[in-house]
Amino acid sequence: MSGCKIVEHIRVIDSHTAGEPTRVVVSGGPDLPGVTGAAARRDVLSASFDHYRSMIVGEPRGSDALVGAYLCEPSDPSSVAGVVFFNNVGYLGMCGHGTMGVAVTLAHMGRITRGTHRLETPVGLVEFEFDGTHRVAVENVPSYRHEANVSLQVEKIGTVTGDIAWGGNWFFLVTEQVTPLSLANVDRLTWMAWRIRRKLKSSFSTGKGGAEINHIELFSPPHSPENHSRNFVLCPGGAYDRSPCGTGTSAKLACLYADGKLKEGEIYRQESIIGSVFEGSVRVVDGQIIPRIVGSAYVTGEAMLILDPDDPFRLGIRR
Ligand code: PYC
Repeated sequence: MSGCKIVEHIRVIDSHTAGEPTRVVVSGGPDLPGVTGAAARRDVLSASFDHYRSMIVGEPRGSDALVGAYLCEPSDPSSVAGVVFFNNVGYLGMCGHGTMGVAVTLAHMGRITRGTHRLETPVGLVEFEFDGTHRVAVENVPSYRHEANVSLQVEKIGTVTGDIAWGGNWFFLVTEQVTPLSLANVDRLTWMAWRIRRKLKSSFSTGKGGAEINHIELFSPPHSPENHSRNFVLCPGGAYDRSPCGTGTSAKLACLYADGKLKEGEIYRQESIIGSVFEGSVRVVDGQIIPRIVGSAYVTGEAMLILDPDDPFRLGIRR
């Protein structure tokens, strides 16, 4: 009886940052009274409300590339909001392109204007500077190299060497340059990166405290002479990042700094697989490397997601 059915609605605002999409949940997400702070929210969401994740970013409403962002009350009063980032298979610690997407979305909603703002993420406070239009500079959580020159024998590929580094998520940054890093080659790059990820897992190579390394980053020389490098980033659910990946670029900056190849304040331009660019630099505070990533984000749509109880796929296609 359609007259009795309760149809839920979730209001979202979509944006993209350097080609990578973000969907900010503005209202209609699960109400979690008494759960304050982004880290606590992420834990409760993943344990008890994970179907919201798949209904918001999963097909048929979303796509594998889409990163979702729940806004919540921050536990830190100096933050404009708390945020929990999620994707097609789970939750992220931080998200650089997503933070830029949240910034332009908050401005679109009239919640912020040009200036410096703080955001509370499950892995710490980040600060962003918004220029009042599209440009956002994110000061990320402290980033570092956890292990250098890890050597793996990857079946059908051979020896692969790389660094394990933290940039708000865990990355394996492959040392050997891979060419061509082009969209025409995405299937092969995905295959390679996935094999490397599987090898890391089977050889018990982890981040700090046994954390899974779920992002793989490949590099080649840039296509544009203005940039320093081009990358391909495989995200946890098998999609590739259309942007240069804010947390991946942070991990790269930390490794470059550790190797003495980047000085404080020096600009490093990271080009993505689609040719979009993030500008990165670091400053060092009390021995900690703080990456700053600058890029542009654009609001692309506002929508009301409809959860019809008659729809067999209202919770998304679960993975
Ligand atoms: O920009 O940090 C990032 C990111 C992580 C996953 C997709 N984008």
